[in-house]
Amino acid sequence: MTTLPSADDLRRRAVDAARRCGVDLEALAGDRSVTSPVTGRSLASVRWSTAADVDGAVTRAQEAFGQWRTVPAPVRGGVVRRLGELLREHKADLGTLVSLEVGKITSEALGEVQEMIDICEFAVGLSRQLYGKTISSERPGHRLMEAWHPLGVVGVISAFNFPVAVWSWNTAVALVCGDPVVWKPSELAPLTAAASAALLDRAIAETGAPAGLSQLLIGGPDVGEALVDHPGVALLSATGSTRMGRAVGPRVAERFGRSLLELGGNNAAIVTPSADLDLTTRGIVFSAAGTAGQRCTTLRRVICHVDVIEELTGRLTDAYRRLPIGSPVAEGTLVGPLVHGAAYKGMQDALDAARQQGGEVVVGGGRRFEEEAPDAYYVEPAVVRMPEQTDVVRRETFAPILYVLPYRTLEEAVALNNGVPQGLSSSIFTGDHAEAERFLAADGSDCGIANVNIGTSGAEIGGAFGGEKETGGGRESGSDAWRSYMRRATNTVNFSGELPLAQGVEFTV
Ligand code: UN1
Repeated sequence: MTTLPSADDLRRRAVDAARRCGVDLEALAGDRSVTSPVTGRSLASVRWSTAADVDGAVTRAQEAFGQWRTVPAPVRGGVVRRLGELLREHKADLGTLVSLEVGKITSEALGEVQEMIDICEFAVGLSRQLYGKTISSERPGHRLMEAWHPLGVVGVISAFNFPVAVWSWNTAVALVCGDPVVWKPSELAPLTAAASAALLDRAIAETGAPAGLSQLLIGGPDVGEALVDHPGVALLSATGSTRMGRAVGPRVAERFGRSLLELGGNNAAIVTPSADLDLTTRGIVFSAAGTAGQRCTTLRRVICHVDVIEELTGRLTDAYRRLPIGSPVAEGTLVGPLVHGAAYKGMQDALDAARQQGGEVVVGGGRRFEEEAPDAYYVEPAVVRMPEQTDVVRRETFAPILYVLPYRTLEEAVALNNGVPQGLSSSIFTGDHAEAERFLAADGSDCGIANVNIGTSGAEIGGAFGGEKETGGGRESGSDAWRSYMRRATNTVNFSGELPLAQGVEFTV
């Protein structure tokens, strides 16, 4: 872990991986440089779409919708099944691109691709389970039922930190629900996006589905805004900062579109005196330092009982000192780089603010490889003891800073867990069953995800993913999240030969 790979080596690897996935690099090329956070140097150059391209993409998707919505859902599942197979075949290629474009360590990059495969499998099963209810009618000889129909074009705006998994959550489910997808990926990860889109295009072509079902728009914020405002986009699914969501939500609502928002998190773990501190330490370190602190589910706050806070802080400090930091594609690395200089500055500003607000940085916070790669931002994940939940703790800083706060009663701990504007993920580490249940109860954690004896990050496909308050309220991927991608029709069918009216109304002429 002493040296970083050369920029040339990374360029070669990226080009090879993208080509194998079917990307036409010549067609993709343009004047926008793609920087690898691994070296801080250019990886490739791509052409950006502009806002003017959005209408064409949405129109093509709408045309595909006209056909796709009449294809039976289990048949629609065939495209997603093929996509899943292709993702399996190209798992290593896509993993390489994720590592090179956003700096994830190999194991986590492969995990992201596995999450894509998992959602494909989930969605294929779902394609035979888009159930509506049959409801007893109050009228004799009547049937009341609900049917779920395809909704329309789904716009997906995704963030750098899960550059492709979040797209796949939306796309696999949207496709079986009968909806085409127009995707504006993070501008930081265009190659990974192009590779994933190429695999989907292949799945579409091989299964004879309409070509317009998948549209990729690599571009900047103007493209995202045009997608948000386009009346042809029935559902806009956006993942990113709360600031972005605050702009997107009202704009989509203004045109009576639907939005699905996955915004900031400020996730906490409560550690009680009965917690197994060995397991707790491992759970915390993965959730807090993994992905260099750049998951929306990253653990940012530990709320620890005063009786075990010294012991836990000591264990965390030891573990943090041993964290292998370096090239994400080198074997053994656990912490790769931050995505760019602005993320590094955000981390330094937050650490300064924490110190001013009474905090003590007990480990980490320094920079690595600065001489060797001045434009790459490798940092030592930091643990900061805070006397209380100050402003900086209540804010989401997208970097590996873990604040450790003391508590005395479980009520106080739950109040601290809930005392932030965000509501994505949360955990309790405890050996006491009653404490765990109190944390999971209606007056316990207010988050969309509440865990016991595991960290806040690393949710699996199957459960609905998302959170409350400033996290935006959206739910994606598992459980019944598919309903957001369909429209519900309530049908009353009269087979009685009479015309009784509901509520006993009489109206006979
Ligand atoms: C995100 O960071 O945007 O639960 C998504 C997790 C991952 C997904 C994170 N399965 O950490």
